[in-house]
Amino acid sequence: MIRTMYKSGTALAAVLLAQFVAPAHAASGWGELNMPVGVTELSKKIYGLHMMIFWWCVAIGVFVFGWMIWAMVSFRRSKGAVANTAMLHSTKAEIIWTLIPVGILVLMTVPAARVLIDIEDARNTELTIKVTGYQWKWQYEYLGTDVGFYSTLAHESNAARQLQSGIDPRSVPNYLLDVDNPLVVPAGTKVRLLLTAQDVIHSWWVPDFGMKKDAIPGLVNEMWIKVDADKTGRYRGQCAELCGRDHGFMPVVVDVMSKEDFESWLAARKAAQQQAALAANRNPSIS
Ligand SMILES: [Cu+2]
Repeated sequence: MIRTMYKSGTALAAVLLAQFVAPAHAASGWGELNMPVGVTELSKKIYGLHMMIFWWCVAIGVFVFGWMIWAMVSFRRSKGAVANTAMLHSTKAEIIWTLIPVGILVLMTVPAARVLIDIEDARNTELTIKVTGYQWKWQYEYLGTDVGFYSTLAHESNAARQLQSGIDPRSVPNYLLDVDNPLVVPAGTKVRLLLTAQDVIHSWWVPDFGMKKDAIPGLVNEMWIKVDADKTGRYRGQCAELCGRDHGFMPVVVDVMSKEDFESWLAARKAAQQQAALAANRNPSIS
């Protein structure tokens, strides 16, 4: 009986572990328990560090609990074990069990510091976008160009979320995760984001990019992303700082395009904004 339990327990643990380390693109099931590998240079480094420390912890856990369980089973009273009441203190043991964990922690800081230094290294970026958080929307400005726009919750989601709207949220695709104007960035390019806010603290977060950073009024925070050249597509995130009543209604949507597509998108956007400005000048009543 115990043997079967032990066997099925081991099998269960093996299944759980296998699921836990399954690739993040397995979009359902236990694979979701782990953090996503992501699509940027940094997200992969962060994931690698996370998995490395995870396996170190597994090894430490197996060693400590294995030793503990072995000692409990081997030296149980029914087997005639007698407590050693003479040993009240051992300086040697204390030195050993202090030095080993300290050594492990020091070893862990080396790879962790390397990743941290990479995260902070926003040199040689090719494009800078200023991101401003508002209650409750985002503003994106492509510095050095005239392109800038607000990104607010998509109309369909906004209509469905109203009290007694009569709209079933399940009928809205990407409910509360869609915006009217997504941020557009080129793939394979080191893009710097300058984050700030106009009212309260917000936090810009796209899990697939591996980065989350606070947008704080009166302060400019910096982060950088470099999406793999072959990972074009749409990525989603949310404001990750409780920022008031509609905190849950200011999602982040990023369209990652190839460099060529991005250039033509930027040119089209520029032309459209210039035209809008001209039209507004011609007819000042439109604003
Ligand atoms: Cu917010």
